[in-house]
Amino acid sequence: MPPRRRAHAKAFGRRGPILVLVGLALAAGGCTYPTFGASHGADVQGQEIGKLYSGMFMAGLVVAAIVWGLIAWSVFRYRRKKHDNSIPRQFQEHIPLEITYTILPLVIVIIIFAFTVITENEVDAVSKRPAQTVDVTGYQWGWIFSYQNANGLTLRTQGAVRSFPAAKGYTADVYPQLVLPEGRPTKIVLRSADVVHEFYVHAFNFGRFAQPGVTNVFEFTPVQTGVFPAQCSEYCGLYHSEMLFSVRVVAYPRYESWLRYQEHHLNQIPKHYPLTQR
Ligand SMILES: [Cu+2]
Repeated sequence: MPPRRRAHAKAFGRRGPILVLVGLALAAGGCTYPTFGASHGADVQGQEIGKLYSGMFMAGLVVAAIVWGLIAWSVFRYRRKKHDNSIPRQFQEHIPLEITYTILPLVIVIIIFAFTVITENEVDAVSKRPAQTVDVTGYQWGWIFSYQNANGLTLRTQGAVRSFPAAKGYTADVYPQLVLPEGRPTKIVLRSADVVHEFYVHAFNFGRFAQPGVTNVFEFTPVQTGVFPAQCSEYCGLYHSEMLFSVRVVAYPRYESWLRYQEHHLNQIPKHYPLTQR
């Protein structure tokens, strides 16, 4: 190797790992961390998923940097030169190296698996006494949100797609909105009235199927007030793209007064009322 190139290679060899470490330290030590397209999480569960996703992505980037770096290094360092047909030194059966590249990925996978199980258990946990239970039903094409209040009444909000002509008879002419109290756990009981839909809220890093014949139960504990866009994310027919909704998180006292107000302004249906959406 010519001396100048060797010096360059040496300089990169010294700086490369430092640059990676500085990048990671910036990412970890800053007030925020890169989400790589996910959300930081507007609820407790979404924050956990966001951290797991970001951690896995960064671990993947480190592995990719090492793999791509080594590939690029061997491609450029040992490229075929003009008038030089010699083959570089060949290595095989390097047992310590083979053990290392078998054990190391295994350790990485075990660590990722452990963090995934811990996070999933946290995200899937449902408290015994949630502040509120909301029945969510997906149907072609819209969402129904039913709240059970302290008096045993079911308050139903419903919105249908705007461009769907048959939707004219529905109670709302806007996309439906799920209202949640901030800082309290709300249990969601998710069902489908017809085909497979998916209840997806980007700000919560959360999506779950609404499957016919299956009831999915989960919980949200919002940590941030605001209105968050949400949608069906499983293709379910002609107006799938219109199956939009939003999640509105309000402070708990406001939520309580909102719920009281709804008693007088929403469809009130007894608990045993069979849901007929169409
Ligand atoms: Cu859909």
